[in-house]
Amino acid sequence: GAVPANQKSGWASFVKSIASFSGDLYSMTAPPFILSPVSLTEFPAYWLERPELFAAISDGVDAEDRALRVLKWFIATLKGQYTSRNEKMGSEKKPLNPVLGELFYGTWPDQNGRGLTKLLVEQVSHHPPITAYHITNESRNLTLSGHNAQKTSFSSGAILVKQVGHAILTYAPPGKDVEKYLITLPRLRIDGIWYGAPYIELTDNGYIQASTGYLSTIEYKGKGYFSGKAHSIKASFAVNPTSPIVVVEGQWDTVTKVTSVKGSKHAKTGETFTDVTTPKEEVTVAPIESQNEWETRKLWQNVANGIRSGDFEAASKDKTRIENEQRQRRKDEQAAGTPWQLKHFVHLDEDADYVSLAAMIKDTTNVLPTEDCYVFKPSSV
Ligand code: CLR
Repeated sequence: GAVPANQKSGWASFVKSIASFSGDLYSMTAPPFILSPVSLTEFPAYWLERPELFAAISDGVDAEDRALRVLKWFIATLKGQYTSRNEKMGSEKKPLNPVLGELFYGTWPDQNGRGLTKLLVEQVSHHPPITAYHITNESRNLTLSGHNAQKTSFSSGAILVKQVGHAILTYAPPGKDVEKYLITLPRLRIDGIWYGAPYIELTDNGYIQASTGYLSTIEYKGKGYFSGKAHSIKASFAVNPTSPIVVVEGQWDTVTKVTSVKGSKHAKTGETFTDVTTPKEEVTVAPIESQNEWETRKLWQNVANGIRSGDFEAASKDKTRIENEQRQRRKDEQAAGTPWQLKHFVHLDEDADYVSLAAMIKDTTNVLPTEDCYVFKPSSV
């Protein structure tokens, strides 16, 4: 099996504890073999691992073309988001639980005219864990802003993850109309828990609603459903509220194809829509020596090194130090009556873009896409 012999009982009690109170997975102690040295603040980088597809949104010749390019870029991010830990580390792992105020900065260089893309991530809440991010490609007039939180439960051996949060993509060419796209996030089902070899399948529906009226309805299915293959996807692209003008089907971790076109000049039946079998491009991050104490890789340096080298004692020692420091900080703040100040984001009660785009989805599908209680907008970038 995947569980090392000396960690079998630790794994069994970890699994029992998730099954029994379906609580906060982050705060639960898990055996070393399942720990990842990567903090959740690094995850928003998955959005840009194909920078040329993101930049290409602005090459769209009309609103329909751009909305299709948004769908294409989005589908191409799924492999990195949901299978890359299995590829790199052999299974899904438990990421490091970011501390309040943790920061992650990165870039993808300007190449072949695609423009420089910048990423900014901040952990904006610890209980519950919420990560906010802001991605900009100025020369392409594109930004992607969003936040991630999760609600987890346990059902017949699987961890079910409901993503709370969304992303909003903005295309704002100077002197022209601004276009916005609301992107809702899939639900996850984590299987393989008993064997200690967790992996993700995506389930249910997701949406990308454009302010220009185009709506992509994305169905996620696993093995044994309409194609019998893992990681299946079917995206129906429509103008509210008529039937789809383009349908895309296939596997989000390999290839999808256009399977039907009814009245679109931007897609051809049979053509490849996404192909993610080619290499992706990881984010560029400043060397640890030049990072400050709040930056992810500096903050977790010793813990990550311990996990990577198998020195779990060193890892857990430094993790305890970080957690104690945080606890003390919260106490001091409470005593002084000065709560923690976020650096790059502000908390809002309501996001007008989200509200209006979510209402468009509701009008068409009768589904209110996400139940979203947190809104974070960049304050200074
Ligand atoms: C975070 C937002 C990203 C997509 C993404 C991918 C993997 C998810 C992660 C999100 C949230 C945390 C997560 C993880 C897979 C496993 C992990 C649900 C949604 C949980 C907390 C760890 C469970 C522990 C078992 C693996 C033992 O855009």
